[in-house]
Amino acid sequence: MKQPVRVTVTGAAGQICYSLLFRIASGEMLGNDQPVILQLLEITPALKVLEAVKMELNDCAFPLLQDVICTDDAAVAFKGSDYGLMVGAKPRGPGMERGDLLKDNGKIFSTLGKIINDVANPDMKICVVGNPANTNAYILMKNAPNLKPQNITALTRLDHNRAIYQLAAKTEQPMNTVKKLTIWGNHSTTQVPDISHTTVSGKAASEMVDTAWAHAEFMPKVAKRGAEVISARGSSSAASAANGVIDHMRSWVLGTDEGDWVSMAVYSDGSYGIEKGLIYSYPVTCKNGDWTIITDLTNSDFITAKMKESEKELQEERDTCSDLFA
Ligand code: NAX
Repeated sequence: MKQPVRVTVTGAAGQICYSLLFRIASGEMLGNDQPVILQLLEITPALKVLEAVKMELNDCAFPLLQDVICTDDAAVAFKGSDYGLMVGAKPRGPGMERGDLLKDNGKIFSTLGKIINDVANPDMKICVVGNPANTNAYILMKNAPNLKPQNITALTRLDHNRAIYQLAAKTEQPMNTVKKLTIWGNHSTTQVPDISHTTVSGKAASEMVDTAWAHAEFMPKVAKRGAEVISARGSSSAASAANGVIDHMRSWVLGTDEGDWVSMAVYSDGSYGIEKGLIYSYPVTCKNGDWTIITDLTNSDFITAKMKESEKELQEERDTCSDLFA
């Protein structure tokens, strides 16, 4: 039996975590031979609900779940942590500007970054989910210099999976035949869902759907899918977001499939002319716990221009929060 690993999850009494925690504990994220200790962080008023989540986790009798720690103290939640799933954030309230949300949630991530820097395992791998996810990851990275910047990532796998579904539905092919799809950029409506290099059942997607559909229907449908779910459900995507986190971490830790890649928002190395150091979504493969950006794709002028727009948005978000990092 492997040694247990410590998985910290923030916002653990919220919607996404109500799906996420049970799947981590069942072994879907890190493998069914990997015992886990869940270290769950919430704000003080949510601790009672968190205790109920713990009761339900225990009542599942998951063989891999070794312990569940519930706390409102981040130093306890991140102590010795190997994996961090940063879900906890404030939702956007009525009349709140995007800039206000950036600042409020940015503060959470600067505070947690400093604590992680002091108490977590320096090899800790982090996936930021709370919005604005890429910029929150950037703020966390700047406040946690003991961690490798490559170990701080943000979630665009939900967008990637949404895009797979749209393309599979359009081409009437099974979901698992869609390969090499990319989400570039920010997890926002400036994201660039790109099927230029995608294959479906072994055929180029570009031969199966026309460019007008890809640009005018597919791209906005994927980029605005979150809003579509909110308007139907009354709250934001939860189970599918949790599924995206499971997929993101599983690919990162256990590796991607041969002949395919996934989308992850990662530390930019300057590939494709994107500013180095931004947390930008790229196509990546993963092996032995490391990700590698696919660097040899040739992009059309249309996709390149969209990628630059998303980069500009990330630069602006970062500049809005510049007081939160040195
Ligand atoms: P909920 O409001 O249900 O849960 C958030 C939880 O975070 C609450 O229980 C709250 O008490 C807790 N929290 C707030 N501040 C905290 C802090 N400082 N420390 C610890 N916990 C704290 O939201 P939920 O639906 O779970 O969504 C969580 C976040 O995911 C939101 O920011 C949401 O916008 C974001 N999303 C990101 C997605 C992505 O693909 N990157 C997609 C889904 C989702 O929209």
